[in-house]
Amino acid sequence: MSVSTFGLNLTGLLAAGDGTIAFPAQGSTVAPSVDTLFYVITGISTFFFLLIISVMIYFIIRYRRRPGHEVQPSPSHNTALEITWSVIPSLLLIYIFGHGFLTYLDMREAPEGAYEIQVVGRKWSWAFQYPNGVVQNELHLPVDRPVRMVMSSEDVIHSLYIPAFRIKQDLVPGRYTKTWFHATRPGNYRLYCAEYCGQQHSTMVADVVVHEAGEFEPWLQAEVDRMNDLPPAELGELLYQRQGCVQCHAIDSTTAGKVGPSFAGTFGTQQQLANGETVTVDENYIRQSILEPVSQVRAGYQPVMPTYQGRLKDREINALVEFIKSLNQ
Ligand code: HEC
Ligand SMILES: [Cu+2]
Repeated sequence: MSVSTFGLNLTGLLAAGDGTIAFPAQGSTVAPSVDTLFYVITGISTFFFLLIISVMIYFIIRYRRRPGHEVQPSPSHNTALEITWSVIPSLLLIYIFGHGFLTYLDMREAPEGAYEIQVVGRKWSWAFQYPNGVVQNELHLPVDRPVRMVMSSEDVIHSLYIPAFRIKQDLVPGRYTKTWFHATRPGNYRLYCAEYCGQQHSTMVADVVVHEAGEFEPWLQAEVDRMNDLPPAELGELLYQRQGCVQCHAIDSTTAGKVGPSFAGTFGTQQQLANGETVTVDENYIRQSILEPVSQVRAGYQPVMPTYQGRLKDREINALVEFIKSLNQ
């Protein structure tokens, strides 16, 4: 869409690559409206800035004190001028409010029948869950269909931000927040966490894939089939990636930069807990660590692991156990 403000085609003027200097390419139905408002406000601000500064400079020169020009009493007021400078800015403000408010209302409430995706944010990854149970770290979307996101956080406040869709919404622990959008162009986009959420906040990014018409459903079906067919250890590896364990646990001997212990070669070993007890890393210990992480904190580590109670099915916990076991070979 091209935006015309005061006769200037600003979108064209600022065009940089696929988007503009100010914005990435428009990927959703609300994007044109958001951009228009931004350009209109920037245009109005620039216009009045230039107007006021030029008049000021002109007056400084024109009315400077010099011989032969004595101080004059100023006329008390000028009704026509005062009405003009009150009415015009008021109309502009009403327009800005109206445009912003209507767009905001549009962005708040998803239309009936929107496709629903559950989003979980946690330090420091995203999990997108589809109605059929598939969980992914990438956000896959159908084109030309409204999508509602029901979002929650497992630890601190995160914020889901997709610049191309012009949406940003906080995820707050202990409650659900919602946002929605309607993707208009197939392609790849980026999703960021826009709320500083700790050490690896800057890695809390995800890819967004908007599928071509008719390609989303087959993709989703293929994903279910794939997850159902995997042998346990491989499913475990997939879950390790997708459930965010990868952010905190290494699977080789290095633990550099990770806040949790490495899984490599731990199965069957004895470990010291923060409360002084010693435990054997077996199936029960791993299961317990996943469901109630704070009940058995490893000595030397912070109790920062979120619980996966209610998030993982038994089959998935078993798969993770098998995966950790397989790292011993
Ligand atoms: C936010 C970081 C974080 C995430 C995400 C995370 N963990 Fe942890 N995990 C930790 C920390 C820190 C510890 C050590 C402290 C403790 O025992 O609670 C730990 C401990 C463990 C232990 C005990 C390991 C041992 O050697 O004692 C297991 C098993 C485990 N996590 C499994 C998982 C699995 C499986 C996932 C994904 C489903 C996961 N964790 C996700 C941070 C994390
Ligand atoms: Cu975050």
